[in-house]
Amino acid sequence: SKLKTFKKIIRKIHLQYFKKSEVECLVRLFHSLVERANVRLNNLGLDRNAFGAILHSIFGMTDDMLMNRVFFVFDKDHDNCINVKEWVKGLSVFLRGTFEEKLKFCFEVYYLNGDGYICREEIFDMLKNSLHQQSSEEENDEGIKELVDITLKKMDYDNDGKISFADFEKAVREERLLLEVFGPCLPEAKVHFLSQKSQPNNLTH
Ligand SMILES: [Ca+2]
Ligand SMILES: [Ca+2]
Repeated sequence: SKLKTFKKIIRKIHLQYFKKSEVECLVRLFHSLVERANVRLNNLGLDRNAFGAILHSIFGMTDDMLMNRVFFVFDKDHDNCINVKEWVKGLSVFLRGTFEEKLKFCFEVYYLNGDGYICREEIFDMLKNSLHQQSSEEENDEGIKELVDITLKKMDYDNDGKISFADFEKAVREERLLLEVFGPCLPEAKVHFLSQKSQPNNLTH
């Protein structure tokens, strides 16, 4: 059934991103990680802790809040477990995603309360979290509130006090750096675990 799953994955989605050998590599990696994680899910997938450990060790992510959010975005069927299909699909955005896919991914990581907007409180929490990771000094809340106002001024084009996907897209198209404005969630290019022999020649990002 592993073979069947694998074939389905190839057929359905990922031929446009990965060579067959690369998907095989990702699927093998998945199964070895699942085994190593020794999770209580009958080896069907990775739970939040196991996935977080992988984001940390393979992708160098250190921010727990963001790693949790990335987990929820990977977990498309919301069963609190990353299966092999979710794994390959999620990694395809990390490793080979188009600009539009990365845009969508980051927005999903950042909003996540389900209403489709990044609201003022979420901006505050994420900026506070991400500034706290970057400096040893404790930012005070007043300073962060000021940053929230500046962010909204720059990104909230329709002035409704929250950032919609349309706001986000417009802002990022004007300034690429805003893609990860609320914290790094796209490890992309730092990752070299795909086999060297199958070096892609169409690596655009
Ligand atoms: Ca799942
Ligand atoms: Ca808005």
